[in-house]
Amino acid sequence: MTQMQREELTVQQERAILVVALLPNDGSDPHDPLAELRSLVDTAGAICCDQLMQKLRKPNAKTFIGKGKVEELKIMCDVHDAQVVIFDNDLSPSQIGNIEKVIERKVLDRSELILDIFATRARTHEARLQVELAQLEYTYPRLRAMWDHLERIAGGSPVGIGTRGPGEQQLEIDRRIVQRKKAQLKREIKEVQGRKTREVNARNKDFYTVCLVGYTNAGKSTVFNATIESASGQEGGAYADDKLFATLSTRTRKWDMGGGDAVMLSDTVGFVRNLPHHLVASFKATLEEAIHADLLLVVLDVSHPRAQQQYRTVMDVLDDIGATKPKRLLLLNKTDLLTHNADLLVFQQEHPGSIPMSAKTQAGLDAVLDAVRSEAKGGTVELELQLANTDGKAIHFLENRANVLERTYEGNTVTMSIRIGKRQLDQFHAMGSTAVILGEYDDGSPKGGWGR
Ligand SMILES: Nc1nc2c(ncn2[C@@H]2O[C@H](COP(=O)(O)OP(=O)(O)OP(=O)(O)O)[C@@H](O)[C@H]2O)c(=O)[nH]1
Ligand SMILES: [Mg+2]
Repeated sequence: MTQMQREELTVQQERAILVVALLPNDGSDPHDPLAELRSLVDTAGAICCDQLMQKLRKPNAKTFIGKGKVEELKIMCDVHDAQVVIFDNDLSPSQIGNIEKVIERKVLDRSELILDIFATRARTHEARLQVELAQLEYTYPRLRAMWDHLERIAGGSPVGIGTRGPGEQQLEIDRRIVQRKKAQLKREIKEVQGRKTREVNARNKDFYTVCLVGYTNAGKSTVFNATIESASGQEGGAYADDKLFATLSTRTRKWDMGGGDAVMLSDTVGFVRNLPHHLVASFKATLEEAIHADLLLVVLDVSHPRAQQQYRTVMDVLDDIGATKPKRLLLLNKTDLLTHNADLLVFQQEHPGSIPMSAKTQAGLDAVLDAVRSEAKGGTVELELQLANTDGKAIHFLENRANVLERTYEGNTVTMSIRIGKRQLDQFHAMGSTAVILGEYDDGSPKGGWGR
């Protein structure tokens, strides 16, 4: 294996054999343990030509699967003329090295495959930076460990494919280059993040923010497009596809909910079981919307055989990235694919308030709209207030930031009935103005003192 080959872990168009070691309680699908890896491999553009499974009590320290299985794997590779072997498990660098030595092919583990998918699909500047950093952090130590190993067995002298190392000096230079590159990437990411944080903060001040989150392929982008299109007639413009990780960066649009109410809706990158933790860390920024949103719409593909496990993964990742503040509302999507309602009923019982829907047929979209509207309204109040008609700054603020329901001019004063977000009201109070609040209403019922 040359250094070039291990640096280029991309598997597009390559013929692949899939391998999984089934360990006790590893959470894999008992009916089809390699289903998700097959989708990932397909998304990465490789061709899956065969698969190998082994049940193990614990992994083999040297080769993860048993020695005999590695031999079997080599024969399978020869028979199918495969160029790459992809493991559903995460392997240590030395395990990868040991297997590669026997089968004389490139070996990738699940995390490397996911990183490869992210690398080929990242479109925005920010996503590219984050993927590059994650790759340096995950892949580079593995290259190093493997080279150390190869150096030892080859006695430092480069002798043919599989044993050609860059030499100690080269390694040292490489390491310094990588360190410098990592530092530079981190700086750039910090800059982009700073900008993003300011954007998110500004949006949060002005609008109630809603964020679609969920397992990859659950239908988030389709829900995003359907809601934006039904509200405004304009295309949502989010790319939706039956591939894992179709979306790799966040997209935000104003969602006009009718009656003057609007919220900001964001579509985000999907989650997956055992997401490489470097990637979780770097995508935290991409998921900033989710962390700071007022409401999370958790989209679940309720027709998926692993729906329960996907739900748990999503809850865990949300906790991991610190998205613990926003309220979560569960959308049970793809009900059009259900052949019977038993699974749906289980979810509805376990999660009162969850909404069955289909982004494809648009069934249930109205219920989603109602739920979001009532959540968003929980954050607004109706007020009647009186202020001097010369108080231009305050009037300007209210005209722009509140929904003015009625205005009456009398002498030097103007009386306004408004609906305003609680956050905006705080801002308004902080501004200082001539306004006197005549009445405060919540959901139409008078509350709070008169003549404050
Ligand atoms: N039958 C059916 N298919 C749906 C529904 N919602 C989405 N899909 C399909 O599911 C696939 C994935 O949809 P996306 O909207 O791309 O899913 P996503 O959650 O954004 O996925 P990632 O961006 O990859 O994380 C697409 O082929 C959609 O057409 C639905 O309600 N019913
Ligand atoms: Mg998407």
